[in-house]
Amino acid sequence: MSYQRILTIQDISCVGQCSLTVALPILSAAGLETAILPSAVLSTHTAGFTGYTVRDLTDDMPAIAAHWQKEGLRFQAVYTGYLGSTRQIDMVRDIFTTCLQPGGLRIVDPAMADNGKLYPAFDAAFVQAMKQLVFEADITLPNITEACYLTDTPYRETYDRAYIDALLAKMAAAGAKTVILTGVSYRPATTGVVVFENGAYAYYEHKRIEKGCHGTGDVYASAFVGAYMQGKPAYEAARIAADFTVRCIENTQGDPDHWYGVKFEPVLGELAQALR
Ligand code: PXL
Repeated sequence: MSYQRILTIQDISCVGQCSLTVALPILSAAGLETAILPSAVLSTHTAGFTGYTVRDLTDDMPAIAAHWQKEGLRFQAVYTGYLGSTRQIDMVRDIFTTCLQPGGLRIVDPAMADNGKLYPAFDAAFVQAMKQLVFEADITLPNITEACYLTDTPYRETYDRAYIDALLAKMAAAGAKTVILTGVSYRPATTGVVVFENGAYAYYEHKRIEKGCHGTGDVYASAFVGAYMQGKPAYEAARIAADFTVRCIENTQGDPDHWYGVKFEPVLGELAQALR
């Protein structure tokens, strides 16, 4: 495995197994030196807990990035997840310019929506700002809901290949380069991920586990970034990340107390193994 330094920008939800508490261990298990820029600190994530605290760190971000610049620190990739505000998205776009080494990769998970709805913290202005970030990225990993928001497409619970093709065509027309579209299910027993690169469609189908766990998007995106940065081609990285995510969900099933996240930790060794 090669040794590379990447930066991930997303929130710290102190409890809830999502965003940085998932990305950091997964990227480390993938053998990457992972620098972090926390976008906010929340007591928990916002999907299911109530009364959570939020400390927005937007105002700290420019000084942190300026310090790195002064130290000459540059990253081979910047991977963004859940971001707290439209202003923060603009700062991230600056960080792409100032903190990436020449030819470095911009990887954007537009973590803002699922199941046809935006997460509670977001509005139409946030979606507009996210469009700019996504369409200047090298790789983006939306789920179907997010792709719909990014392309102003009405969300549909049931769909066919033609609907997905049209969604991907709109993403490409808006400027998306490589799109990893997650949660694409054409048959009840399976789901999968579409890798869309240079107009070519490739689908990795795998078993669908009924229990939808919160945080699987973050597990998936982090595992994908780990595999991709270790030199796996996009389709192979998408497959490794999907298999890992399925194993994480299997490991979480059957525990009613664990509704808030994915028990990914006992399976981390399998990811490291897959990347050897
Ligand atoms: O998993 C995405 C995510 C990350 N961070 C926070 C969230 C969510 C999803 O709801 O609330 C704070």
